[in-house]
Amino acid sequence: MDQEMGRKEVLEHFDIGMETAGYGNGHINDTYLVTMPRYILQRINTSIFSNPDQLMENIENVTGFLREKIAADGGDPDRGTLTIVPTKDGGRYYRLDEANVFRVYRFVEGTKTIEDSKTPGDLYEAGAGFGHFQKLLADFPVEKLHETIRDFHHTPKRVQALREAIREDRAGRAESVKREIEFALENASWADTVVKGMEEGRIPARVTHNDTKINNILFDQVSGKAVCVIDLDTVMPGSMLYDFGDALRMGGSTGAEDEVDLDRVWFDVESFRAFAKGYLGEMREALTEDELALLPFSVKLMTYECGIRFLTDYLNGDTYFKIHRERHNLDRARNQFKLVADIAGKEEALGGIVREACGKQDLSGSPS
Ligand code: ADP
Ligand code: GN1
Ligand code: MG
Repeated sequence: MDQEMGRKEVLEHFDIGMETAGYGNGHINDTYLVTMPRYILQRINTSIFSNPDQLMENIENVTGFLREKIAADGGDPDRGTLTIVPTKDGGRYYRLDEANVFRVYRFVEGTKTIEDSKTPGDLYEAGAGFGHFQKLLADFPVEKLHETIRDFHHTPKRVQALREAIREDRAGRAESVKREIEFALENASWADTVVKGMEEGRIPARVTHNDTKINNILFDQVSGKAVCVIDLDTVMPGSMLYDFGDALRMGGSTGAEDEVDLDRVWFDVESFRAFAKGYLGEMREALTEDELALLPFSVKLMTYECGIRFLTDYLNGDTYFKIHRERHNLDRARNQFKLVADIAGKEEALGGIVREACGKQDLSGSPS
């Protein structure tokens, strides 16, 4: 079916406007702005999120929980969290056909997303926003959450998937990316640090967002303050290290995630300082010594994990992440690996910043 016709048919099932335009820069879902009044219409990527019932149940439970907390703190729940707009017959989403599942959120007005150029002030706010989100969800009943993507941040399994992609070489590209493969496999030795820590009970499971890109947070257009954490598809039990590291993966880079001029891609220590200050302002008291000690490492780990995911997708013929040009996933992988190498040389300095932010001389965690 013609995509626009399909969207019109979908919109008839919601009590909202009928005009749409493409919106946002996400890699996964198809996002549209519904105008007058404004709503967000999203086609859920069902090849990645195969169970929309469980997915939307998670989001309803999490946003409902946040709504109450925000109201109790005297905040505005309509801005502080997403609001699902039900279909006319009360559903959480509308299924047009097998592959086309749509949901609608209220548009959070007066906000902006930040893609690539961000200031230390933005990063402080992002840290405070993601930290606050985690703090509010600290007593969310974890057992209610469905695992929307199994083993999402199980880095060793991501390495395994890369090894499989190399072996299968479905797109015939392995030979041309030998250097990247070598880098990925050479660094695989520390990939299990967080997973092992969780299995051994040293790192606690918390409710985590799991996709803390800077463009997954809405900032107030006027004050620049973090307003609302969005893209809640992957809220699941996990380690806070996933969220901290993943946010700085993009937030701490001097370049865009797909910048091809690698001389412009570095990890910026001051961005780390700003984000860590914002995040720890909310979460310091809740974190264990092990978690604190692993904060710098988590940035390297999550950047590595994302890099190998991009490389795997390139080897598989670009079946997961949306691409906008040939070799886009390879460009992204190279970019992430450049950052991994740079972060590795700065881990000690980053540790100093964490200690300073916590007012501690020593953190006695056991990083790797
Ligand atoms: P994806 O999973 O594809 O990344 P997102 O849920 O992050 O999809 O949405 C993509 C973009 O759409 C966001 O980065 C943001 O700019 C915008 N967006 C999403 N939901 C809202 C909302 N409720 N209000 C305002 N903007 C939104
Ligand atoms: C995807 O959906 P989006 O664009 O916020 C991906 C993240 C990656 C990110 C890389 C569900 O995030 O895990 O880190 O791209 N989301 C999913 O930019 O796989
Ligand atoms: Mg997103």
